[in-house]
Formats: sequence, structure tokens, C-alpha cells
Amino acid sequence: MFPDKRLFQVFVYGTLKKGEPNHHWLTNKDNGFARFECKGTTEKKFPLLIATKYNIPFLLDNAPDTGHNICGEVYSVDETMFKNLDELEDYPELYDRNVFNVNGLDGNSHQCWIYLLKKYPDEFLKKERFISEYKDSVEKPYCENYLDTCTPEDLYNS
Ligand code: PCA
Repeated sequence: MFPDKRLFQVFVYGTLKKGEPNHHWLTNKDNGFARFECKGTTEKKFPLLIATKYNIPFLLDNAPDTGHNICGEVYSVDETMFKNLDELEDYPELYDRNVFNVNGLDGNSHQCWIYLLKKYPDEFLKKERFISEYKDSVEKPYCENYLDTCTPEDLYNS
């Protein structure tokens, strides 16, 4: 299948990365076209944490001078894939998204869409919880399909 004409760059830092629980969304051809470009880190620092009883990775926007340069992967995706990613991330109800610069390990700066939270409880800003690189783990296992069962309160109470 050929990709749609227009490609979008998306930086993934959470469950969409290689080896993580939602990576299959990017590799499933039925979802559209996706091409791995390179690994990279965000030029800006962001707070990234694993939160809620579902252990969801959240990158927080609008939190100046906190957090780390975040490690992740840059993909070029077509509009069909982008729409599917929006659906997975429950955009714009749960995650929002914005464009930021990512320093690629290929030596280039990439302007990428990044899924993040613009509104979140104050508790999410406790510094000791921030990480620079997400990995699913036995200690904090990601709970798939949480959107099917959770209430909005569930999502914001950790
Ligand atoms: N999926 C998106 C946002 C957080 C998540 O788990 C990603 O991997 O970038």
C-alpha cells in the first residue's frame, strides 16, 4: 500500500516505542504508513512520568524548567496513521499534541508532533517522579485498554 502524499513527523516517547506495548499500532499496515527515522531527544526539557493505576506515561506541557530532555523515536507517518494514533491516544480528550524540536541521532533537528498533557493535577509535578526514558516494567505494568473501563477520576488520581 502507498502512503498518503503528506507525511507528518511524530516523536514517540512512551508505549509506541519499539519493544513497548503499543508499538504494533505503528507496524500494522492496516493503520496506514509509518517509517522509523531515528532515535532522538527533545530539545526542550519536559516532565515525563508514569501515572495513574494504569501506569500510563505522560509528558507534561507548560511546566517550565522541570524534567529532562526526553529520549524517544522519530517516525514519519501518513495522515491515515496519524488519525489512528490520535484515536489510540484519545486526542484531544485525554492527550493533546504540539510540535517541538527533536535532536535526532541522525544529526538533524526534526520538527515533530508530540502527544502530551496540557492540563493535569498538581500532584503530577512532584519532581522525584520524572524520568527521561520510558520503559514498561513488571513493577509498573502498562494496562492496555484502560480507556474502555476507566472513569475520568481514575485517570487523574494516581
Ligand atoms: N503513547 C505515546 C504517548 C504516550 C504513549 O504511551 C507515545 O509513545 O509517544
